[in-house]
Amino acid sequence: MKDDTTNTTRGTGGELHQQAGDGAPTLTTQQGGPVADDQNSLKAGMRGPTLLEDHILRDKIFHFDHERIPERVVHARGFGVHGFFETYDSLSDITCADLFQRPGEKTSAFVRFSTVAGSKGSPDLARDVRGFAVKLYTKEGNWDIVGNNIPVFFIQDAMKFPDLVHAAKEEPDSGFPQAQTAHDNFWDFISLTPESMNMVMWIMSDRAIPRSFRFMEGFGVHSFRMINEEGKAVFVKFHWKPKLGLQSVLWDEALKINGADPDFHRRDLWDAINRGDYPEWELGLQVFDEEFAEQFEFDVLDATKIIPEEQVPIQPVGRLVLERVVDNFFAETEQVAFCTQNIVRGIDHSEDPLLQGRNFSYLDTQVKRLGGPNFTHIPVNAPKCPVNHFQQDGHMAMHNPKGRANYEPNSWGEQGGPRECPMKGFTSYRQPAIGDRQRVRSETFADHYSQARQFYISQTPTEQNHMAKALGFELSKVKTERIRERVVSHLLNIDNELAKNVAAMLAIDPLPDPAEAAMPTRQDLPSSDKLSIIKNGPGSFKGRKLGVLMSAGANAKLFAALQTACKEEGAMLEVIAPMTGALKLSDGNSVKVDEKVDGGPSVLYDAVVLLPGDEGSEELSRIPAAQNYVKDAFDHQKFIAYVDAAAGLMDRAGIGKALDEGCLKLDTQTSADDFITACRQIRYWQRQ
Ligand code: HDD
Repeated sequence: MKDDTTNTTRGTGGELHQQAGDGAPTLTTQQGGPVADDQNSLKAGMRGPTLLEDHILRDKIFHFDHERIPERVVHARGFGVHGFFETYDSLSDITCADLFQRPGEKTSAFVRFSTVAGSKGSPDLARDVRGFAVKLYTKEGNWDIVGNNIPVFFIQDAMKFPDLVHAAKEEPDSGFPQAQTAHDNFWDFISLTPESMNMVMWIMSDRAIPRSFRFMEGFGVHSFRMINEEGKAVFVKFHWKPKLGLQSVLWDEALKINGADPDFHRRDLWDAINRGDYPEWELGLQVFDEEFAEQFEFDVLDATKIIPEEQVPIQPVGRLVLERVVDNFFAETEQVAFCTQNIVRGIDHSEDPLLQGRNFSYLDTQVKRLGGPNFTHIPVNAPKCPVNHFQQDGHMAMHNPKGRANYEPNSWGEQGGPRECPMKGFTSYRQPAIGDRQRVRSETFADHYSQARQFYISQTPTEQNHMAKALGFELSKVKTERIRERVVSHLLNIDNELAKNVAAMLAIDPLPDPAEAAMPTRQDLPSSDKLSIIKNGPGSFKGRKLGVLMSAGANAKLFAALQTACKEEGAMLEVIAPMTGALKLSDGNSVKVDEKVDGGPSVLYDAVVLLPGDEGSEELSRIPAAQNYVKDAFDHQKFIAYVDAAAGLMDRAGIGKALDEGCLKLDTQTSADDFITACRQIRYWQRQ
């Protein structure tokens, strides 16, 4: 800023404000009129009242007053980014969808990740399902796959969706709790809705507290159809598999991350894309036919069931790369409008009653949120292919059709506007649909416990333990005893040990009777390894973050070796120290500090190094935040590397005598490379 009064105006405190003239554009009103003074309203006299005629003040305040739009009724908290989808090979044998015809074809994409229950400002690490909504701007229109990071859902019929959401969100009288299901209403509804039991197992697992959006799977959930040029259809389920593998945090970490960095997930994605480390997923298809559907143990139209990968393997058909952050959060992330009914030629819905209800719901919500039927004119929602129709007018119409014809049929020849195209247009699959009109639930939807058990027995003991603790935590917040007991009565239909563990945590004695089941016999399904996160570890530390806690005089050679090892692995490294600014190393050089120790707790890192220098180690060891850093890293079963100078700190943190094989001393025997190799296991689960 120039300290030159000819190029500035004075604010109330006499401070100087920059004016146009040195390259900045001129500030204007919404009508484009240049503004001379953006600091003061128009007054009658020096100390007089503000005048009604102040159109500049009115212009500014009016717009501000209207800045908010209703947040999404669910999935309010989200984060969107741009990318592309690339098709591997032509899928023309099963679908005529344009984006799957040509190998290497790239289709622009916008993806919004979200939590479900919390409001827009809620923390990222709530125990919750994550939304995984993908908009593909194909050459034949927009296709939205509005999925989640969990492949099943709570309910089977859209009729129950408002009840589910009401029960999950804050209670209507008190207005809390925010962004959590640990309350009476949720568990009351769940315990009266046995169809939710498979989903309950998933949300009580580590899937509901992912480490990052980059490390989670996505699922289309429902069975859809793919149709080829001959009109032949197959069923298909959509899976997004993260190239970086799956990873979750521990519940205690989630609680602490929510305090330390409530934007942990959005920041992670923002930072990754901005440093060019583009997250990638493979789109996988489970393709099956009517014959398989007929003999499968469950109804493929039931969204509370998966089809295990062991029964129908997943075929990778393309990759999704996220490579560009938004220019503006509101314009893109907030205004993006996903609708399950946005499908393209070659893709079709199934008769899943949940999907059918969703197809009805999303348009309404977008009109409510975005204020009118023209939300497809907003750039993030606009197709990137020609759009020609006779729909017109309405609020905020940006481009009405040109010309005389705004109806069809018409006899205006070439000036008559667009025409239908039976050969290329969307055609629904000719699935026969005959039957009496009736409000029913098919008997084929009745088995609520078999897959819940399958999920549970597919987990490692560590994961099973996390699930039991999650149930114990959630239900400990439920005040009404009969609700807690009712949940345990369902758990008894899933796994006795699990039910007993949870009952013990809640001091429920004696155990209640098992819940009455709509289908009394539970099927004994085999365990499915693909359902466990730990059994499918990434075997790499790529994309993860190392937190190096340092003090003045830290070993420069070791630090450089850690930097190199991280770089080679594709991991990040951050320096945490007692002070911000720069830190002097043993060789006299300085390194930039990323976080002051109380702003960079170890929950923000995947593994930690304790690298104090001789000079600063005593002072560091006395800082409570440094002690917590060490204690938490240890309790959260992280890999820890340390040097001799960290002995005092480790003693004060209470771990000095508890060191195990997950704690590696950096010396001539163990190099920085060895440590990063160990970190590829992500956690030292053996530490209890
Ligand atoms: Fe939904 C948003 C995913 C069932 C009604 N849903 C929404 C979003 C995702 C999902 C990811 C956020 C999209 C975004 O980022 O803007 N919803 C699902 C999945 C479901 C599901 C995977 C079950 C398989 N949803 C579902 C049902 C209904 C809705 C049964 C209603 C009958 N969902 C909505 C909605 C939302 C929404 C009210 C709120 C905001 C929005 O649509 O744009 O229409």
